[in-house]
Amino acid sequence: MTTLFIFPNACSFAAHVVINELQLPIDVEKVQFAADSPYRQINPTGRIPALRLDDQTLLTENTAILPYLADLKPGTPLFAPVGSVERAQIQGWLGHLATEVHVGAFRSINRPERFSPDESAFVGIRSKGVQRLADALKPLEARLASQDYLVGNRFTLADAYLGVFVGWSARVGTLLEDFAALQAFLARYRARESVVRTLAVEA
Ligand SMILES: N[C@@H](CCC(=O)N[C@@H](CS)C(=O)NCC(=O)O)C(=O)O
Repeated sequence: MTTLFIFPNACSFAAHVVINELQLPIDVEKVQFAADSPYRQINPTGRIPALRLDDQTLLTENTAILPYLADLKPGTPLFAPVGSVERAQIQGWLGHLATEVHVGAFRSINRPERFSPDESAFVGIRSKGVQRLADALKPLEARLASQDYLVGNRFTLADAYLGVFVGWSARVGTLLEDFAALQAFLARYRARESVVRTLAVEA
């Protein structure tokens, strides 16, 4: 049996949404992050998401796992044909979200201790993270000002992943007040059946 390893409301949420979108027969298992968690025997980095295939191969990284899941249902509107411009655009947004938004901004906001051992530096690291987040959200806001979804006017892998970070952004002070299109996107995302089901399981 294929298994997706997750932590509730973490970045693994996107893969869980895609599993529900595509109704894939994949087990979803919550893990603990602690250094002595048994999950470390499965994935020594302790990071989620990770997807363990039937033959025990372990896939990591959202940018690999989301396309892999979509390719289990060839022709799904969540992705696009090999060689198409839309496929490259979807992958472009996945890259932007994984690098500029997640690691480039949220890592400083959520894990300042990874950037300095000096606790007095944390406020500055977090505030730089918020600035970087605002910058990284701008191209997403610009795109969604004129269309409901990032690529091709339909819900794709890029939107499944975006929803995670817009949800987190809604908890960063009043940041989202400057991003009306992203606020509207979040309402659409949370109303989606696959997202409602995922939230219910992860809550
Ligand atoms: N680049 C990885 C990042 C994975 C990642 O950092 N996940 C976080 C949760 S959102 C995690 O596992 N945190 C636990 C830790 O850092 O110890 C991806 O996109 O899959």
